[in-house]
Amino acid sequence: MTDDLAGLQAETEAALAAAGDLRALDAVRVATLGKSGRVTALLKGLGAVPAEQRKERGAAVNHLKGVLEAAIESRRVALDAAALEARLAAERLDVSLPPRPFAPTGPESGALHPITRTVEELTAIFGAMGFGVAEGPDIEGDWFNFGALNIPDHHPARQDHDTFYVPAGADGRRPVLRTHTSPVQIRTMLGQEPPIRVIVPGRTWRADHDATHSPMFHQVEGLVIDRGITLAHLKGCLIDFLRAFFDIRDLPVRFRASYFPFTEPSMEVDIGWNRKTGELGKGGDWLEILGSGMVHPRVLANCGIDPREWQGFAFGMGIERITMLKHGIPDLRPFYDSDIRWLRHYGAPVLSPATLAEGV
Ligand code: 2NM
Repeated sequence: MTDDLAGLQAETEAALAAAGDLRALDAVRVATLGKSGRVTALLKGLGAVPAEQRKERGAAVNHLKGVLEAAIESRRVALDAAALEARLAAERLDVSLPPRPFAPTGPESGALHPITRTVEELTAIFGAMGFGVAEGPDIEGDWFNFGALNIPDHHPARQDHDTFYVPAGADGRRPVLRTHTSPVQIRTMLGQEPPIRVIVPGRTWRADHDATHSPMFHQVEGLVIDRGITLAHLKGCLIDFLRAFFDIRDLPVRFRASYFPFTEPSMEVDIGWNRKTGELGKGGDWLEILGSGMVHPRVLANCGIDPREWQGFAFGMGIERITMLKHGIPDLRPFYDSDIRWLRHYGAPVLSPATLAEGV
């Protein structure tokens, strides 16, 4: 190769090594191989080379062109890789947590939300009595939330429930956010043969918002269907549950006649407390805590269960409410604020088992 070609190769390679990014690299490529580039000029100049040297000179210039094209390409690959590396480093997001060799204690430890804790306790207590847990959708059909429960179209209970409606679909039906967990009992009765023993903890929705009502809250309802079930079973089950949950062996419990469209007879259940101090178990005052009753024969029939063969009882209560009473929590609203101080104060240790209180 002649000196001028060797010099051009050396200069170009030095320029390539100095090109720190893709723009600089492209400038080198244009200056070398572009329309007015130095190699292009050499190729154009071949016509002026004397005929006897032209072949050799042409081969040398073309060889240099190939060498420089390869060098440029190789530099491009290196710069591309470096650019990708830089981007990956800049956009790096570490979603992992450092490993925790020991569960932390004290203020650094996590805690279970009081609602979660109450659901665990309910499940343990009713589980020991042979109940399973059932779940269902938050968005329900009108028939599952009302109709099947013997709440007809213009029944006042529909207004009582301050229902959230979802816009109607193409079929004209308006789904609802379930106002209680009872539609899950309906689905359970439709889906399995008696005997049935389930509790249904879950979210419920009503258009209500003040110091003691939240538009989303939690309920637990229960359902027992078997042969020969009576009010005595209902009373025994709920008295045992309330004494276990509140951990008060002689907690006074009172059953008071009431009305629900889905039960007959229906009863409200009160526990003894002291209205002035808030202390449960003594004090001579009564506090309403849950609703219950014998499942209405029409509800059983709506679910394909023959009420002459099967009877049952059902009950329902608010999870926030029993949680507030058990732990002396004065206000409903912080349940949903995610304030870490409140969660630390009222939260339950994660690794402690839900206690099965005495009596169960
Ligand atoms: C309550 C009170 C009384 C109840 C009834 C039913 C069903 F599906 F079996 F008919 N589920 N839940 C019921 C009965 C709920 O909550 C205050």
